[in-house]
Amino acid sequence: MLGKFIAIEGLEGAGKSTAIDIIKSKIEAAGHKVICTREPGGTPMAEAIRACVKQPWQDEKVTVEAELLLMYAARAQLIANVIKPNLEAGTWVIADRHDMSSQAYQGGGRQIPTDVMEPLRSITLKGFTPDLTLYMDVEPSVGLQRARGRGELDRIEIEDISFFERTRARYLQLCQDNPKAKIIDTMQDMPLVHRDVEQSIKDYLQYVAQVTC
Ligand code: T5A
Repeated sequence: MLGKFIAIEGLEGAGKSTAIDIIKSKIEAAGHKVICTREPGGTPMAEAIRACVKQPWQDEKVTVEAELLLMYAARAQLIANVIKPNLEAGTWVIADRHDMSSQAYQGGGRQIPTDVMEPLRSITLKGFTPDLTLYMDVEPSVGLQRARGRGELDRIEIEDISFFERTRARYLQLCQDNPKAKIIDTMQDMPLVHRDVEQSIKDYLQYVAQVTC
């Protein structure tokens, strides 16, 4: 692919939105065209799935299987219609969440076994993975408090704290196993978080410049 695919991951209130703004401006300053995506979402059909996934369904229980399948259906639409065509055209793509979210929330939080998830990952991704993942790490209680300050919580955000603790633990484990993932400590003061995000993207831009010359 000509463009690069950068995924930003983390629990609610981890500060992904601000990190994305910083990363986008740095990549543009380096002369690359950039688009941003969000998951679930990013195409008309995937946005409809997002609304479906986030809303409370009153008396109808949303099964973990339905939630899992919807996440991958949305991702399949986004990869085929937006992410891959842009990367092939040389545009860089910054993703607000990608597959690591499903592995952490559905695999870790919802405790869906890896052997159930792997076939879905394989069908949807076909080996496609981010060139760089920045995981914005936050303690669940702190992140949820920040998210609450932003407004009403959605269907997933009202889960028990233990759900987010399992999700965070899986994120940290996935990052440990992935040499293309970096952890940013967002429990620090904002200026320090921003400094670490800037440094990570600066290092990555330098690496890309080196390997392409
Ligand atoms: N999901 C998603 C799955 O379960 N499986 C999947 O496969 C996928 C793709 C998506 C939901 O779907 C789930 C995960 C989610 O529950 P969403 O609305 O996109 O829903 O949820 P989030 O991505 O979590 O959105 P948030 O807005 O909550 O998170 P952000 O973007 O990380 O938070 P941000 O940047 O808006 O910050 C929130 C507030 O905190 C402050 C900010 O100023 C802001 O007010 N803040 C800080 N304050 C102090 N110190 C810091 N270091 C701060 N950083 C941020």
